[in-house]
Amino acid sequence: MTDTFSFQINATDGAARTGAISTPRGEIRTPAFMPVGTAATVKAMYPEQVRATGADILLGNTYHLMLRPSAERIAALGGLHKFMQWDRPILTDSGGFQVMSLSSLRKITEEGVTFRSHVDGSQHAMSPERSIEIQGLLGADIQMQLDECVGLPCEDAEAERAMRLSLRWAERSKKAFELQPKGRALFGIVQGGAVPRLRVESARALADMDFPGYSIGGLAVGEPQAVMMEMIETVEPHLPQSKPRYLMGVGTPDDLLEAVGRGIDMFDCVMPTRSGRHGQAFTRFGKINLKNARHQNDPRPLDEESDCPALRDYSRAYLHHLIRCEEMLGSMLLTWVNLHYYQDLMRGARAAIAEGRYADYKAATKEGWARGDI
Ligand code: PRF
Repeated sequence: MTDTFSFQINATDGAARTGAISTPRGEIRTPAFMPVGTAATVKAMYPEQVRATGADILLGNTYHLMLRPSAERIAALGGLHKFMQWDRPILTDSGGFQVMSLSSLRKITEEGVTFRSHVDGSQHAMSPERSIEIQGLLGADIQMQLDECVGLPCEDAEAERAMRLSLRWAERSKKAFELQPKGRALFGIVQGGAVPRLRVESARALADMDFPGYSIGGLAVGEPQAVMMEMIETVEPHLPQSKPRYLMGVGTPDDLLEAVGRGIDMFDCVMPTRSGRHGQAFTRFGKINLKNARHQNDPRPLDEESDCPALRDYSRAYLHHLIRCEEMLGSMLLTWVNLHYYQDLMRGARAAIAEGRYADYKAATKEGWARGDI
């Protein structure tokens, strides 16, 4: 165990890298997928079960936790790790993105953002300094600067304004972060819409500020996958090779494979957890929607060869029944299936990069999805 934050690359294959982030709370093997634990829980999963799928780190949300139960209450109870019974690393998002997507009466100024809670309508303000203070009270190991993410498509001038504001907020976040204990890390966030010139400027300015890691924000917000990949390729050469890169809020298994091949080290997304609760399973045979009536008499498990009980032991007919009845066990089993799959995908990517066969791994994985299972 180490008392500092560091990143080591063990092997590369083209632009893809595999390695590990070391933190005082343990190691994060990269490429890494971080399950989303918005409200101090990965919905429908026990923490030890999330760990058993292979997760090294979880994501938590400043916005939700500041509203309920509040950062001060979690701090008084010993911090987020203790509160939710997860003693490994936690990354928190800064809140700006969630404010824009969930709250009402939002107003952005140079100072920060004011908004009304989606829970009870109460009025709140968040500055870059307050976001960092909250993430510190939670005890997050990896913290995010406050930023402004614009949806796509978007006018260039609007993307430029939000990108420049985010750069000024990066400076203020960095200053506020200096008050925190050693061993934690603050990441800067690249913005700039779908405009290559703005993306390059954002990446370079953040690299000059010398963060221990870099996030790429403002993607998976309405643009086609090709545009997202073009933006990653645009930004990648301008980020320090020796620091981790985190693609925020992405994505589908296909997005992950494509982004790993372009040099991304970390991901988070609600897709495996949220879509699991809605009956969608991600497997090596592709996506399977258990709500579909074609499963109602099917005695086969999702994958009889899997070592995951959720895939191996329960029939498709039973999963179909649970989801149709909105039974809690349906959400639990399909969340388990999906987190298991996302971690499997990353495990396979790490091994393939280490052995210099990432292109083959990517192609073989996609073939499996295309072939299906019937
Ligand atoms: N900024 C922050 N969090 C985010 C995003 C962003 O741009 C995204 C965009 N996909 C997801 N989560 N702070």
